[in-house]
Amino acid sequence: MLTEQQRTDRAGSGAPAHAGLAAWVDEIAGICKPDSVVWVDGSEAEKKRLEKRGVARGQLIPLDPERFPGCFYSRSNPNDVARTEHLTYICTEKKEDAGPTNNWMAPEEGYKKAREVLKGSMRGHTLYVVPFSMGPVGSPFSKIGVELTDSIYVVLNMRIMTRIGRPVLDQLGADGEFVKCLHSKADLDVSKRMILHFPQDNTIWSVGSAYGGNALLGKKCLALRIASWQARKEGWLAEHMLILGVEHPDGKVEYVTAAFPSACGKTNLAMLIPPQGLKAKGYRIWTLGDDIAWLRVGPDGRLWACNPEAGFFGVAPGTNSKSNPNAIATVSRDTIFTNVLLGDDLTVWWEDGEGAPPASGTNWEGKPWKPEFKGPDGKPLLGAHPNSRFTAPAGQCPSIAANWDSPSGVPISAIIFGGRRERLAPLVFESLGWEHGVYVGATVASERTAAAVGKVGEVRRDPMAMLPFCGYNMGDYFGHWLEMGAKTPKPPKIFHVNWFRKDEHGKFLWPGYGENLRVLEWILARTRGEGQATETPIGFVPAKGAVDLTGLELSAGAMDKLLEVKKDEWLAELPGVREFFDRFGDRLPKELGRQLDALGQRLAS
Ligand code: GTP
Ligand code: SPV
Ligand code: MN
Repeated sequence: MLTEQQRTDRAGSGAPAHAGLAAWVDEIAGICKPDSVVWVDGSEAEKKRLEKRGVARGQLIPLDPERFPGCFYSRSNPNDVARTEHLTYICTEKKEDAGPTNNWMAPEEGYKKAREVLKGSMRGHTLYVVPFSMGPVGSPFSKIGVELTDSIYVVLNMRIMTRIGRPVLDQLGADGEFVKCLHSKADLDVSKRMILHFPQDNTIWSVGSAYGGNALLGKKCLALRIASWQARKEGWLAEHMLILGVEHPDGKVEYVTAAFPSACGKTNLAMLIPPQGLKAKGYRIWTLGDDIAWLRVGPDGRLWACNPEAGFFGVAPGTNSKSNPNAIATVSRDTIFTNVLLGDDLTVWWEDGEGAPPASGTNWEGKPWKPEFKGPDGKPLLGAHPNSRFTAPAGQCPSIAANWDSPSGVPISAIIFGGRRERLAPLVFESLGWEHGVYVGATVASERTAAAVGKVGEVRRDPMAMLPFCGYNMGDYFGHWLEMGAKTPKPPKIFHVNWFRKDEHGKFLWPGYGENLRVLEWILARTRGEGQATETPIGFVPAKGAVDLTGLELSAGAMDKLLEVKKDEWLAELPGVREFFDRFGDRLPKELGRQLDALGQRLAS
C-alpha cells in the first residue's frame, strides 16, 4: 500500500487519481523490480526524451535527417521477428471457452509461469506506464488499456499506433474500466516466451518478445483477442479488417471493410490508387484503417465501423511507389522501421522497395550486407526480413479520409473476405445472403505468410482472417456473427475475393493492387442492386463483361480462368470443411452445417 506522501508525489509525477490503476502498477513493479517507474504523458517533449534514451541505449538508430526526417531504425532479436502463434494462449477458466483453434492454459498456471519469468525482469530498466485508447478518446466505440512495458521501442510504437497519455488518463477518471496489459522483454528467451490473454480478468501478460503483435499490446492482443470477447458479450464485432471509402464522381462515398489474413493485402487495398484505365470515371479511394475494424449496429440499422488504431504497422517488403505510393509517402517522415536493411548511409531499404539499394549496409540479422552478397542457400542475402515493418501515423497518409477518426465510425455497404489461394477461389464472388456469407467467412482458407512463425505457403483454414486472433471458442464466434446479422436491420452484403490465383506457370493471373478497384466497383454496384452476375453453386460471380477492364491488358482467357468455378474442385474441398467444422463439436452453430449441406447439394446437382 502507498503512504499518503507517496500518493502526493505520484500525483506530481503524472500518476492518476485512479486508485485501482495505481495499486496495479505498484503490484507489477513489486514483481518486476524496475529501477524506476515513468508515467507516459504523450507529450512532444517526452517523445524527444525517449528517442534520445533509445538511441543512447542502442535500441534505436536515427536515420539521415535529410532523407528520413524524424525516422528511426530498429532491429529486433533475429529469433523474434514475427508473431509466435504457438506461444500465444487464451487463459479462460474452462478450456472449451478457448475452443479447439486456440492454445489454452488455465489462468492460475498462466500467471504462475509468467510470474517466474517476470520476477526481477526489469532490474536495471525503467517501467513505463502507457495509458492508451483504442478508438478516438471518448468515442462510444473506444476501449482504454494501460500497457506497462520495459521497452522504449514499445512506448514509441504505441505512441504512433494508439492515442496515449494524459487525455486517456483524464477519460479514465477515478474508476474507469481498463485492460491491464503487462509487457516485459525479459531476456528474449524463446523457451520462456508467452503471450497470455485472460479475457475474464481483462488482462494481457506478454513476456520474452519485443516484436510487433507480441509486444504492442493494443493491437492484436487487445483490439482483437480481448475485444472479440467483449464484443460478443456486448453485441458488436472486433475484426481483422481494413476500412476504406470509395468516392464516386458525384462526391458520394461508400464504405467497405475487408478481412484478409496477415500479409494478404489489407494495407495495400486500404491505400489503393485508381488505375489509369479507371481514372476517367473519377473515383477516389479514402483510407480509414488497414488492419482492425470494430463494428456496431448504428441508429439507422446499418453496421458502422471504426478503426481503433491511430497508425499503420505495415509490411515493408514489396512496398514501392508503384505498388503502394500512398504507403511510400506515409513513411517519408516520423516513422519507425523494424528489421529492414539499414544502409551505411543511414537510409533504409527492403526487397522490392523504392529505388536502388544502398551500396552497403547491415541486414535484419545484423550481418554486413551488399547487393551482390549471397546467403547460405546461394540466393541473394536478404536485406530485410520478409515480415519487416514500418510504423507510421495514420494522419500522414495522403489518402487518409477526413473522417477516419470520427467517433461514430462510418456506415458499411459491403464486407469482403479473402485469402491467398493459387487455385480454386475465383477473383470475386457474392454470397447468397448473410448466413451464407458467414459460411463463406468461416471457411476462408489461405496460404501461410511470413507474418507468423511457421511453414510459409501451407494452406490452412483461417476463418474471417481471425484464426490467430479470436479470443474465444470460434464455434461461438460463428454463432455471434449469425446473431449480428439477425439483429442488424440493414446488414451489408458479404463477398469473397482472391487476388492470388495463379496460372499453370505459377504466375499471378490478376495484376492486383490498384487494379483491385475494378472488383470493388462491381461489389459496390451489387450492393445497389446493379452489376450483372451469374449464379453459381458457390454464389454470384460477375457476368461476362461486368467487371470494367478498360485499359487493362490481361492475357487471353485470363478473366475466364479468374472467374471459373469448377464444381469438382469445390466438391473436393467439402470433406476438409466438414472436418474443420467437426472440430467444434456442438459449439458449431447448426446453421453452418446446413449451409455446408446446401452447398454440397448445389454442387452435386
Ligand atoms: P498484415 O499487416 O500482416 O495484417 O498484412 P496486410 O494484410 O496488410 O498485407 P499487405 O497489404 O501488407 O500485403 C502483404 C503482401 O501482399 C505484400 O508483399 C504485398 O506486396 C502483397 N500484395 C498486396 N496486395 C496484392 C495484390 O493485389 N496482388 C498481389 N499479387 N500481391 C499483393
Ligand atoms: C499481422 O500479423 O496481422 C499484423 C502484424 O498486422 S502484427 O502486429 O505483428 O500482428
Ligand atoms: Mn494484421
